[in-house]
Amino acid sequence: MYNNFRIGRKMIQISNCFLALTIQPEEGWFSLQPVEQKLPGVEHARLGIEIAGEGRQRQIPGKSWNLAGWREEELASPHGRLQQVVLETGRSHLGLACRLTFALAEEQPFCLWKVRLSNQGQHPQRIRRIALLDAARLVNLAGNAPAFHVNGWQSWSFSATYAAHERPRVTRLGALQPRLHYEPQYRSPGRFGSDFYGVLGDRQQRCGLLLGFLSQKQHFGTLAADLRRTPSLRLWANGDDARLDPGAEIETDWAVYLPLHLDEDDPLAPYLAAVARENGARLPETIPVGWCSWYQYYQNVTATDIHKNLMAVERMKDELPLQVVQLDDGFQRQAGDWFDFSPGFSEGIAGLAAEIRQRGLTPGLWLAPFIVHPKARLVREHPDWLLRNRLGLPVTAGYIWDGFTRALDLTHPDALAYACRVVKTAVKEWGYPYLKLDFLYAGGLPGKRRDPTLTSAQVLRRAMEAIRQAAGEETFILGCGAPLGSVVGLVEAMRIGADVSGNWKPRQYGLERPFENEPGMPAVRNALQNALTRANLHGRWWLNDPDCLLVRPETRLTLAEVQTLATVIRLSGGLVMLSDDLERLPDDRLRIAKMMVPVIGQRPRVLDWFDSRSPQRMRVDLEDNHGKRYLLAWINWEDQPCQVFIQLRDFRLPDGTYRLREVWSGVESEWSADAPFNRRVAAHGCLLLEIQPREG
Ligand code: 9PG
Repeated sequence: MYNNFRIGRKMIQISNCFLALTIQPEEGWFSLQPVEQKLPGVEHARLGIEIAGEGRQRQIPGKSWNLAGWREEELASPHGRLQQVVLETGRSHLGLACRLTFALAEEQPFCLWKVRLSNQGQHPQRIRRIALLDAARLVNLAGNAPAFHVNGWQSWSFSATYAAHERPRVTRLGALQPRLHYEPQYRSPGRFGSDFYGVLGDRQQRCGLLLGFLSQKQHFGTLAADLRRTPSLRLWANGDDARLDPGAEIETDWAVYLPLHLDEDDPLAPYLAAVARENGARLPETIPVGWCSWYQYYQNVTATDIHKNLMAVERMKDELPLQVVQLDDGFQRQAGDWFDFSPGFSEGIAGLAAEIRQRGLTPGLWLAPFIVHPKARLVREHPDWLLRNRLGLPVTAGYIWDGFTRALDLTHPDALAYACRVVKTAVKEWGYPYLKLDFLYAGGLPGKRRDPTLTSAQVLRRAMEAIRQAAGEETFILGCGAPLGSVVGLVEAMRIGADVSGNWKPRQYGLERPFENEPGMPAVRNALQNALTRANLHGRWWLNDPDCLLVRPETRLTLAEVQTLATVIRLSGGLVMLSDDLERLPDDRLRIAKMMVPVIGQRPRVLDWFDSRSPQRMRVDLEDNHGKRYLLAWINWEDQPCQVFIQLRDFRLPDGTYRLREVWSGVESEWSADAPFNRRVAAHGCLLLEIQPREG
């Protein structure tokens, strides 16, 4: 229930049983105070609007909100009944007026707010940033161990929790890399930028606060943290200098503040669930299990390879039941020229889909509808479809497939129609009900578009809505290389990390040294990082895809590394896709693949998600006719073997005696509080324990 709505002489205040919100329009600030005393609050937070060409001016709404009026409103929403305070400001000297909406939901422990700008002047204005929280004083966050959890912009972006002294992991490859962060890119220790949402907390005090957005339909959202002195946070919506014409309006997505206890089982749950509701997340009941061509054949794949593996899938169906057979990159002549097939697929790909379907399996196809290879025919035939910069030069979407790729300007109706036609043809004519749509970030890159009134986030969201419609409701869409917030509600599954590869660390041109710290390049280490740090998104925003399992002995992965990959993929609860030549797998490696099914499906707990850059501990609770069981994983990220002592409380397990089986060695023993478990774990290896409380 809400407490009474109060307005003092100058203050407006509302509260629910979790939070109190105080607004002081004359002085232009608001404060958020959790009812629970120990949780972090925010005091004297300011709003601001930055206009292109006006320097760093932030006068609107500025130090005083120049209130033209305010009202209280009640509204039904996906989050329950919202108690809103709506404030209108007068026009600024630029002719801009703001509407500020603050909201508390009856049963939710967070506060929402948003800003609407309307141009009531004579001239167009270009909006650079809308600050939703600035210059605030953080209260009850006075511990000695501040840390910040960073979420990356898109699937492949490194996501992690950093301590104050740590340096964010960023690429050194510049424009060679696909874009991994929207902005900004801090490189020095203690400063961090996070996309969509982030969490500031204290590792000793065990509490923190999440700030972010509920959706990314209007703007890409950024949260910046500075931990060099007293921790501070800034939250803003990126306006991308999109033009706001006289008479036009733009409103931010809901900003959100959630105070939290770090040691709760699922501390971000209220936020994650709210994002799912806000965007109408799509959660299919069955989790795809299948085979993907990429990490075995790469672009050299041929129809014969697919056929051979399809036969192997069929032959092994009893011991290894795979459902999806997914053709990846390589069937097309060039990314962008989707209707021209490569020599390995001279007959096209409709026949393959039919063949897969005839065997009772689901044909899957990779497409990258928003990115274009520089050598594609499309570049020559439709130069006006390409996204360009201010100088009129095509924007690069990264150095991929041996070329500086281009992006489509999806505000060009013909370019968008083409992307949609590709997707529709794949589903309706070629017969693929499962699509892996890749390099989607290319649709949301900064650039000068044909329609200059839209933000990059608006362009990408609208394009994805059009793609969803073209694919039809029944099609299973796996998003990849996609900004997270932009696709919630539009995809069934989502790649949440970098690519795997046959290497633990990134390696290129036979070299490891220059690339080993690259956070977004293909490598098992990079893929697993996000499989852990984004494990909590699974089953909420979509099904997580932790990327493929490679088990063949011909990679550079040690057996221990293969086991770690298999462990994290299995415990993540998400998609399980194999990417080896199934005809040539030796029995001992096939055995690892078989252990992946049936899939677990459930979302795991990552117990130390806030406590180190790369979390080590996962736990899955299972219950069946035989009672309660737990799967526990402990990962050694180090380049050397280590001796590990683990205790029940490291996994927050109830006291007692457990029967324990080490899945990778088959060794069985007993484990209890008095008998800590200790083992040697290989470099990059892991423990996978299956434990069961002993009765009596
Ligand atoms: C197909 C692949 C696979 C893979 C995707 C995506 O050059 N690059 O920076 C680069 C990054 C990612 C990438 C390929 C190249 O992988 O994640 O599963 O489908 O495309 O090309």
